[in-house]
Amino acid sequence: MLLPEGVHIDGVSGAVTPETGRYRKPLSELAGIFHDKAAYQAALQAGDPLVYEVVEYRKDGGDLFFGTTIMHPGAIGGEYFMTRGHFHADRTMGEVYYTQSGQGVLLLESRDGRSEVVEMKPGICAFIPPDWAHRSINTGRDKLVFVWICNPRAGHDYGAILSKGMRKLVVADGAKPYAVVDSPAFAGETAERARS
Ligand code: PAN
Ligand code: ZN
Repeated sequence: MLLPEGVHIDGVSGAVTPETGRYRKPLSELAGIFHDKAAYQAALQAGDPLVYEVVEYRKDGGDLFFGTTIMHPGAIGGEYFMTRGHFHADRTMGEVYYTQSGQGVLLLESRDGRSEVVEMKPGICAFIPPDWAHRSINTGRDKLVFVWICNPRAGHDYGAILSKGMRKLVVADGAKPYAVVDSPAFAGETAERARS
């Protein structure tokens, strides 16, 4: 029988107590996700910074699990540090992201190519509907810490986003905290759609 439990989540550090697992994503494990390949190589040579960490609380047989993602601040070629981004393998399962500290953007993309942005800041609980790809991006100077909650059977499908990226990039933009711009990788398709 599964027993109830209170889990402490530190909203600033992202620590989960007790935790059942974690992983780290240094820049070297994020090949291909940043648009500027030369800037990516230069940043790697300068020291392979930690981009994000994921800490989880999971119980065998549970229909929910949760944890935190701790995103460090930084940018590669003007593009802010981001997660890989994924669809769920089970297309019927969505997710919730509740931001605890920092500032960021949740970039979402539907299967048919519609882009949406949800601001991430303390107090915002983002609803991620089923079958929307989701990527979080730290646009601030501090850590971005958020709690995620989903079904452990949702799974991750990284392939589609890894192969071409998402249709929008989130970049530094002078006076504004960030700008959302079209990804050059989709330039041909956008022009084609405009013509048809
Ligand atoms: C999150 C993400 C986490 C890391 O737990 O997996 O923020 O992002 P990537 O998996 O895209 O690298 C989640 O959305 N789980 O479903
Ligand atoms: Zn997810």
